[in-house]
Amino acid sequence: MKNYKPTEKIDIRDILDNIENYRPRRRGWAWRKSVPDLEMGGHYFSDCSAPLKNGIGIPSAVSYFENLDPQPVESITTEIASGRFEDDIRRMRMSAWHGADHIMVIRTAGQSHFDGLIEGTPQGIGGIPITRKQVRCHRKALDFIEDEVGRSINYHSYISGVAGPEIAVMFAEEGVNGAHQDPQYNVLYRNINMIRSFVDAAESKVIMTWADIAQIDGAHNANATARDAWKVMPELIVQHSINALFSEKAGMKKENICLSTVPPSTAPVPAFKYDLPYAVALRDFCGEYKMRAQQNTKYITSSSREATVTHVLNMMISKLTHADIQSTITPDEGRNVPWHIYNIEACDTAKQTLVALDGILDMVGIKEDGYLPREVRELKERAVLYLEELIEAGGYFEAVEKGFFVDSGKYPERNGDGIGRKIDGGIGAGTVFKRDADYMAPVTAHFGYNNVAQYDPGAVSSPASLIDGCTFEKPEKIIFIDELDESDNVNVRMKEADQYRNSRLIKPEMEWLADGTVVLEIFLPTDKKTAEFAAIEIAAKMNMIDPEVIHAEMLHPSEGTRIQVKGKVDISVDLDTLKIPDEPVILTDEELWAAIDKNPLKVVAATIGEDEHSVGLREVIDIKHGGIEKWGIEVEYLGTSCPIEKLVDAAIETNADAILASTIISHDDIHYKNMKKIHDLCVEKGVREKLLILCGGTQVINELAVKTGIDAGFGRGSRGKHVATFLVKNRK
Ligand code: Z97
Repeated sequence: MKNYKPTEKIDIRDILDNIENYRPRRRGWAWRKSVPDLEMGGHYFSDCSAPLKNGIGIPSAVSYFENLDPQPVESITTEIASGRFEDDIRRMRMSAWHGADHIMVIRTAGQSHFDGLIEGTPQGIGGIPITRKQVRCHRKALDFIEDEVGRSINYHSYISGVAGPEIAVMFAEEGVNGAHQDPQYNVLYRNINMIRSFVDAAESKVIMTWADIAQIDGAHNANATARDAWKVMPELIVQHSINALFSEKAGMKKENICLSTVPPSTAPVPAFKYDLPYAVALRDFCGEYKMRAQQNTKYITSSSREATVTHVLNMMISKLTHADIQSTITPDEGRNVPWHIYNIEACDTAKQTLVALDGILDMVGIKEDGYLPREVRELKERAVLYLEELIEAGGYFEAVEKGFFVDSGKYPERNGDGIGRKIDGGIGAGTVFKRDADYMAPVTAHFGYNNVAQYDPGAVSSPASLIDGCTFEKPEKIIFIDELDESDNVNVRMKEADQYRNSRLIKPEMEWLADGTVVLEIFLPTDKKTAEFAAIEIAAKMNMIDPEVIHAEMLHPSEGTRIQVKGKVDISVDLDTLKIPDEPVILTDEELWAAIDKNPLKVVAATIGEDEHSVGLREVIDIKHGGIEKWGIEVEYLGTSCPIEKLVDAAIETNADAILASTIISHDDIHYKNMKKIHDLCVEKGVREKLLILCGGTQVINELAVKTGIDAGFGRGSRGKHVATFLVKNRK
């Protein structure tokens, strides 16, 4: 693959090219490299990791801190769910630049139910069909992206489902770095037979162990499913423990066992009273494993503001109790618009919050007396009792059959509404068979009985040696299947938007190249229901195609509603026809300070003629909003409606370097006429050579202003920095 410059877009065709021969260049999960006492930009960070080679800091970093971009020590997940793997690649690149190093690709709805591998590159719903070709393309792209940002990037998807072991093998072959694997997920949420699920899980976990794949469990789903999410806390601890210990027994190293933990509640309830004791209790029991913190998704709505606040508060819990991986599902989860911009926003939110909380535990601590430890102890007791009752009931399978799990009572209370599954029921029931005495599979990383010795006692520890290596040792034995569906594959989709691919044509996009999707933010002075319909009407009148309300928020029952509408526009722009004016060169703060410190500047300023509009001029002068005082320019302000004589005389008396005149009134071109008067008077008084004349106002156009004889005109949008730069560069 070509080495793209940051200014070049990745060409997806380049990734597809020769994909049948791609081999992953590494295996296993990569944690960030912690750098204690990191110094960056004159600041010291306690909990950060090695900086990126290429990256984009949060907006304030870009504006005020020269892109200072410290990287938290926690891995940051971005969840990608667009349905087209080819467009996800560009999103991965953007996310990596914003700090994501864990790319979690959501798979197409219900892939759990597929009883084998999918091939090719079909389009998905709510995610992508996970296939070998798609995984390869993503891993290949990530090889380049990790070089570009200078940090390892972990690629992740799901191993749960009926085809778990098959997917695990494919992931091991293709160098996938992380995966969800939890048989309890299959049983509870996908009604897959429990015996089948646990046997499959054992096989999958052994394969994941060989490939050093980090595992994330599925306990968070209980929180998202339960009626009252904060009541399942004891159960969550039990679910985590079952999968973690099972994984350890299958040989997985503790470092690769990650608990998918989620703060169970959210405001308006006093969330920290639940979430903090829960997080502490979980770490007390399971602290030897890794914690992957995900934000609460049970109580997420379509308000991205609210979701972002939940995310931030949840990260406070992460920081107080530690997390190894911080997921960033917010803020699109609640309204199902998995768009590029939200992945990036969420990564920025995580980075911003985690960095702001850097070193928090050096300043505040978890209390060891009072409410918190009392609650922690109670939660742990409830979890232990839960496990004891589970054992008394005859074990896990019987407990599930009796509806122990996802019951909305806070254990030991029970509501009798748990998810019950039959031991011999569900998808794949009756498909588990005891292996015959002479069973033999010449493969690496295989769970359970395998009578290799019957063929070669020397091959017991490496069964694949019987066939000169299986696909794990000999990737050339992998049979690569390209496309199976002529009408549903990447080539067909790419043709559709071909005119926009690496061309000079550009079209709005949220998830797929040239999808035309835009979002419109509207305030309507009416009630919510009326506003929703009115907004659709407005969007339609603006020629938006298929407008749909994605968020409606009552600001008052009658006075107003905030609405966000999504829709499509069939508008593209040919970049070659765009007239983009040259960016005015603006000196930096440091350059301005240095120049004015070395050579002080003085100006006289006033609004002229009959003009009382002083706000604009004050903004250009006053330090408060970045006026020229900021860099030490001395200003003699003469007030409003200043006669031109007085202004010029003041400049001469104070020995000023420049006159700053502001004029908004433009009737009969009075503003330009006044500019000419200033110029003429300066000539008459013999000071034009030594004085700069700068005039500003909303109606001022530089070219016309200069024609009057003055040095520069500053129109709408001009700020102190523009004026200061001009003064420094053109001083006489
Ligand atoms: C997360 N935000 O972080 P299918 N296996 C497990 C899962 O939790 C899931 C699947 C499989 C969420 C992502 C929820 N999790 C979405 C343990 C889904 C999904 O849709 O059943 O084929 O696989 O996990």
